[in-house]
Amino acid sequence: MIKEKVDTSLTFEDFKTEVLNDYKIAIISRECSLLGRKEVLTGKAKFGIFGDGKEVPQLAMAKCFKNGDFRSGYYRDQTFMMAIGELTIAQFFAGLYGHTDIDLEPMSAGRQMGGHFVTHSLNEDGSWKNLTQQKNSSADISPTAGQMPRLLGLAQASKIYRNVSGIPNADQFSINGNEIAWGTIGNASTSEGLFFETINAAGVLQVPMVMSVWDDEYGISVHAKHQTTKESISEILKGYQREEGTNGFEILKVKGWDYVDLVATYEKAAEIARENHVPVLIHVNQLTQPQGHSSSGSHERYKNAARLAWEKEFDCIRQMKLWMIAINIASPEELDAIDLDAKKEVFEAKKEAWNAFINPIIEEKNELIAILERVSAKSTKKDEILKNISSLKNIKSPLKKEIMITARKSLRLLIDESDKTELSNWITNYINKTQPKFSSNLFSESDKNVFSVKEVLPEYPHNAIADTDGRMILRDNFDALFSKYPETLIFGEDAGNIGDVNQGLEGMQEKYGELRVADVGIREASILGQGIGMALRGLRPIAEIQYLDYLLYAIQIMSDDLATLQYRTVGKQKAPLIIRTRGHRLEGIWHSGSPMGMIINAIRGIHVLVPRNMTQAAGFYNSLLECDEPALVIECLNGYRLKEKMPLNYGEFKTPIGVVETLRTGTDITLVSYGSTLRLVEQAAKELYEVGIDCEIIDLQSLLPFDIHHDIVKSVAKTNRLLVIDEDLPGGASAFILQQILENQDAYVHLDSKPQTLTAKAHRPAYGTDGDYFSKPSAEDIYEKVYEIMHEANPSKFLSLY
Ligand SMILES: Cc1ncc(C[n+]2csc(CCOP(=O)(O)OP(=O)(O)O)c2C)c(N)n1
Ligand SMILES: [Mg+2]
Repeated sequence: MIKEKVDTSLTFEDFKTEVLNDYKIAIISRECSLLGRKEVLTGKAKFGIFGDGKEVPQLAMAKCFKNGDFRSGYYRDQTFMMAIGELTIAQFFAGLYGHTDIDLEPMSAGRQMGGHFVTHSLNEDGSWKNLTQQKNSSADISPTAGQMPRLLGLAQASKIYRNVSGIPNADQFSINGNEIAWGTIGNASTSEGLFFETINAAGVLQVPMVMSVWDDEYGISVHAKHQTTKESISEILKGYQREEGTNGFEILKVKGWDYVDLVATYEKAAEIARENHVPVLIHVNQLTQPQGHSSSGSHERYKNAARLAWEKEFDCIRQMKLWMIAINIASPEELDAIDLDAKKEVFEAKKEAWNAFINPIIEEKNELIAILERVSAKSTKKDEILKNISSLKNIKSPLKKEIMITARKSLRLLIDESDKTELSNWITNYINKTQPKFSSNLFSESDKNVFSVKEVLPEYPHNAIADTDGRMILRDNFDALFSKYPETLIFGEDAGNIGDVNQGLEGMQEKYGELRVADVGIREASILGQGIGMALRGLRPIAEIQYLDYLLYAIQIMSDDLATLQYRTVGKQKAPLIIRTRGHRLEGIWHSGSPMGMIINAIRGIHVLVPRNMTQAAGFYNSLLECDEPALVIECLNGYRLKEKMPLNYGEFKTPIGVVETLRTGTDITLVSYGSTLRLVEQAAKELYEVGIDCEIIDLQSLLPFDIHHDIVKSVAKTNRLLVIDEDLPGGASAFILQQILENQDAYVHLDSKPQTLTAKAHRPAYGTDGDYFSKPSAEDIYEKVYEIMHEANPSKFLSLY
């Protein structure tokens, strides 16, 4: 009976073997959790968050998870990762210890705390592996529900691959769009807006997503009654249930300790999603947390005796065991033997992982001790150095930090001694060797990073004049790109039918179809996630955020997910997503913002490009599609109707990234700016020239990366004066720009006047033309600020203005 429910093609022996194998994985995973907590309590690991109490449903999910599929989940999924063969016991512990060797700690080489899972999508050189031949997990992040937006894109990619033809190398990423994106989330995290936003979008888009909610009734200490209306996510999502003739979800509910029902439920879910591209939500309830939420704190503080007793009884592994005994899959003795075996295996692998982690550090410690002993023999500070040696020797399980502290403090003692090179060299080498383990891969280190792009200038017909609306240049360039790269697609509010709010995509949907040029709901965070997910599966999405002001809805996911992706996977995953938006100057508080300081500080790991016109913007898109990195491109809102020359080589001309452009040469002062403000700077410079002040104007073009050739300092060396003009608030992006010029480029040595910034007011820009004039830097402000600087330098030549 039960056998039939699980799989009719199996013999009882096969079935038994499979169940026993599952059981063993569950026991191994549980033992990892139990010992993992001990490792934290004894100080060998810093923090632990484990999957105990969630083992059995994850076995069921793993059975239906096929090659090519993707997971986007959270920190409870260790059993699943073990069951699909992507996490060994030793790797589990290596993660807990923070081992920095990617071969031994493949989840993040110690950058993320344990419980944050990932598989490797990229080869050593940054090129794609064949993702259809492996089981895939996108890289976890800690912010609750942060896995949701990208889940949408991972699922949508299947739909694109199934329905869009001509995508190069499609078979590396998909087989006819048959891949499911599997989401997991805790019950409490479904309270987040990102969850609801994504669920709604998946219902609209009809994508192959299977969403599991692991419901243990708690979110740390907070009970479901404070989290979820009616205390049941499946209950309140009932309106999403698909019906005859509607879109929507299939919603299933199953007890988390019922192995048989779980297996059947997951099989059903997979079939619906994989074949029909219908999203499925599985509410897995009655789960437990045997050890509480994490290694910090204990659940006895907030669960009453009845709940704790229920959790003991309905522990999913216990229930699985009882069922196995009841239907004679195994005797209690046989199961005890498996338990014992599994425990031994975990114990041994843990030891192996610890030795692999600590032994190289002990070697480093001994290396340093040997050097210090040699140094001390010749030093006048012998006693103090010996004291340092003895404290270090006393540390049985040293950290790299402790080694460094000892070395660096000892070096200070040798300040006035001649024989310190061995120690100082050792420290330098140690830092050079160790720092990259913590700091590499913020950006792509492949040969397709943004620095690989060679500039290609726009070509113009002879005698071309600036008579074309900027938006038409963008449109015709997008046209060239969509036909050149079939893997490119764009989506955003109003991006489809009307071709975006400024008609930069006019006619594109008609030409390239609704899947490649798409309208989407008003949901910036999941638009962004859609892009991340699709980019993770080899497509080249352009996610459009209608206005820069609304990027804030998406900035969390840009910051936490996209910007950290290459870093947190040590370059093992990439999502070369282009984010297109428009901003800086239009009308009023929520259509004129330019919070560039906030943005560049939130998204290190994503390039930030600020073209002053649409030819440059188009050139950036052309460059970015040749690279493997994510970038934000901010078009000037007031530039779509300004006239530019029409280039001939659409899709081909390329704006270099990280390179500034000198728009005007001059000798008296260097004016640095970007975007819409440049038009005012140019106007002011013209007027200043009439009174004998000759300005040099530099367009930054990209804020990140920043002036990679250090051209600004060359200008300052000539003019000896510097003014940064920016429409962000005081101390916003202008502070970053000054820091780069003064500190990284050492421009201070050339300055004859105080380096200054001219920015918008600290408040949001007020409405209308006057609101703009009195909120943001105007041409007159720029004129007067420059004049003031020149007046101070030469008061007899430049008389006081006021
Ligand atoms: C945005 C955000 N807020 C708060 C936290 C801290 N936090 C981590 S887990 C958690 C509770 C999650 O509970 P649930 O979703 O039910 O998952 P469970 O741990 O119970 O499996 C909280 C509040 C976080 N990681 N991210
Ligand atoms: Mg919970």
